[in-house]
Parts: sequence; C-alpha cells; structure tokens
Amino acid sequence: MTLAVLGGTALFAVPQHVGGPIVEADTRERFHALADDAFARNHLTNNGPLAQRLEEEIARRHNCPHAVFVANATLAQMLLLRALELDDGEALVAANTFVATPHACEWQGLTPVFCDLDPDTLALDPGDAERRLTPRARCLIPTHVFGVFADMERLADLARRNNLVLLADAAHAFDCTRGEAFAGGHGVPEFLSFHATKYFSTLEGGAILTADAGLAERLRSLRNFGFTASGDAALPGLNAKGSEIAAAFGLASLPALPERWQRLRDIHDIYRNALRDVPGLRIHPVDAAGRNNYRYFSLFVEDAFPLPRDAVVQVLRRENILARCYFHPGCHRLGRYRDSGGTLPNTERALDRILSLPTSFVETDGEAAARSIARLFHDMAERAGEIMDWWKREGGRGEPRTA
Ligand code: T4K
Repeated sequence: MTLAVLGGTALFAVPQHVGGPIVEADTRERFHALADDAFARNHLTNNGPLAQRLEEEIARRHNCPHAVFVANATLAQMLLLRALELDDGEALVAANTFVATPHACEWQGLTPVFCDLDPDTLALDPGDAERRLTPRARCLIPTHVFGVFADMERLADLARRNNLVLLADAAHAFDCTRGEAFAGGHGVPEFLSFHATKYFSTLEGGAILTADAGLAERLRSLRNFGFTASGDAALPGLNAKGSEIAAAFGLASLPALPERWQRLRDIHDIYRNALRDVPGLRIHPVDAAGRNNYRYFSLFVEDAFPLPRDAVVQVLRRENILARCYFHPGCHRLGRYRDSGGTLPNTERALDRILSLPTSFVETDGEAAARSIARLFHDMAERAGEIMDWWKREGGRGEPRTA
C-alpha cells in the first residue's frame, strides 16, 4: 500500500477523529425513550429525577458516597474551589492538562503555578511540586492524564506537611482505578468530565465525587445559584445544573459500557501488539497500575524513530487519521500563561513526542482500522527517507494538533 504523502490514496474516505463521540445504536434508543419520559413529565431541569438517578449511579460505580452532577467539568472545578474557600494564593497544577484546569483556578482568584510531570504517569510530579512551593501555595490539583492516576499518596503527604488542600482533575478517569481506588476514593474530592468526547458522556457535563456530605451539600447549593434548602441564596452560586436531557443521555449510555470497554480494550491490544516492537515508538502504559477505560491510545515518537513526531502527524493526516497531540505545547506555553512557569523539561520532552490515535471509528470496522493504522507506522519506518524528502519540500510544515 502506498502512503498518501507518496502518491497513494488515503486509507480512510472520511476523517477518523481522536475523541469522536461514542454513541451505540441501543444507547440512542434508550436515550430517546428516557428523553420522551422527561418530556412527558415536563420536568426538564433543576434537579429532576433523571439527574438524581445519574448521581446515584455515578457514585455507586465509583464507590464514593456522593456524586454532584454539573453542567461540565470546568464548572465542577470552579464550584469545588469556591466550596473549599480557595480564593487567593497559588494552585500547583500540571502543565500537561487541558487549559480548563488553570483557567478554573484563575476564575477563583488563584494563580496557577505549573509543575513538571512524572514521566511514568504523565501527571504532576510531587517532587517538582515541592520544589515550587512558596508561602502563597494553597492547593495541589493533579490531573489523571488518560485515566492514569497521579501519585495520590505522595501528593497527600506533601499536602499534609504543607497545609495544602488536595483535589484532583479526574476528567479522563471515569471508571478508572489506581489499585482498587476509583476517583473519589483517595480521601479528597475529584471531578469527572462527561464531555461528548469522553469515555462516558452526557454530551456536556461533569461531576464532583466526594465522601464529605457537607461539601456535597455546599456544591449542590453552589450549582443552583447558592440556594439552600430553606430557599435562601446564602452562597454566591452559579447556574451549573445538569439538565434532564443530559442526564438521560448518561443513563442511556451506562448499559453500553461493558461492551464499549471491551471494544476499546481490543483496539488497544491491536495497536499495542502491532507497535510495541517498532524501534523508536514507546507506548504509554495506561494499565500499569490499575484499571483504565482505554479511551486514549497514546505513544511517544522517540528520537530513534526515523521521522519526527510532527511529520508522523502530517503523514497520518493525509490518510484521514486526525491524530492529536494532547496537551501540546503545555499550559505553561499557552498565551495567557507563557512566561509564568519557566521551563518544564519532562513536560516539554513528553509533549514534543506524544501523539494519540483514534480509538473509535466512523463508517469502518474498528479492529480492521486499528490494524491498518498500526501497519502505517511500519510503512513510515520503511520509507522514512522518501517521507523526509516530502516533509522538507513541505517546509517541515504542520503544527501538531493541540488540545
Ligand atoms: N480537565 C481535563 C484534563 C480535560 O481534558 C477537560 C476537557 C477538562 C478538564 C474540562 O472538561 P469540560 O469542562 O469540557 O467538561 C475537547 C473538549 O471540549 C474538552 O472537554 C476536553 N477536555 C478537551 C481535551 O478536548 P476538543 O478541542 O478536543 O474538541 P473538538 O471539537 O476538537 O473534538 C475532538 C474531536 O472529536 C474532533 O476531531 C472532532 C470530533 N468530534 C467532536 C465533537 C464534540 C465529533 O466528531 N463530534 C462531536 O460532537 O475539546
């Protein structure tokens, strides 16, 4: 097969996305039925029965006493920071995260201080965070990248010794564990994203998991304009409620998860088996220390591979494979935060090499697609000289797709 950059036809007729929503036919059917029920009740939002049921289901499957369903994970973090009265000083965050994490800090009056990553987990490195502590530090917010948990024990220890609040961005970590512990099971609040691109979705949505009943109550008040049970607007709340239609989509998706998980895991296995022995490719081990949801398959294009990562991304793009480079170039290099964090060598090294491949596919058989994509890497290695000539003719163009 000839690569498209060398004159062949693109592997896929339609673009294959990383993060394209996963919606099975029976999920759609269940959703329509649940949405019809909501319309029949004429109860469409404001803590309706579907939102309450979704909260119970999310809490149960994460083995956590409370799940507070909200409109998205960005608002989840903002509400959480407000509920914990973290409203000035510094928040130590990973630079290897979506920009929503530092943005939510800023909304709450906290200055994000970017920390380097742990090369194993790709999450905030406790040692680096400790070196960056100042008297203004108030909290630590690691992100569990691709569902691989940060070192919560070391971070909890760091927090304890320095009187910091620990919480975690578990946007990627629905149904994932570190050992036996799910998000919400580390003794600190953690928040999930249910965005359409995630493993589990409510189209837009998110939830905060916590074992603290008082905190859950404050969060429920804050997501509803600060109203308390007595009807008083005691807290300066927001409107962050999840609608019945969003909850319906989430509830409709839950029964699909066992098969979805297996499908994603099979795709992972195909990629991993086909790519693990390719010199210069290093696969990010998502299941090294617990259960993963396999939503993301990511690998590092190391210097030993005969093509640079950005050339690989462009070769894939010409095949209609829209590989992503999460979270290139790092939050500390994005406009608003540039110059704020100095250099973060591990983060920069990882983000200059990583790419994520599609794990769900449109209009094509997923397993066959994954096999074909993996084969492309072998083709790229074999024809690297010709590809480099093409890449130079193109002017080494093509910024990696960021997130
Ligand atoms: N913390 C972390 C670690 C996060 O990753 C995120 C969100 C957050 C916090 C905040 O969570 P939320 O407030 O969003 O709940 C996405 C999402 O908007 C965002 O939720 C996500 N992380 C972030 C990493 O990425 P994009 O820029 O990837 O969206 P987009 O439109 O480029 O879609 C991705 C691919 O999927 C595209 O190739 C197109 C395809 N797609 C997408 C959508 C939405 C479809 O085919 N259909 C669709 O409906 O932002």
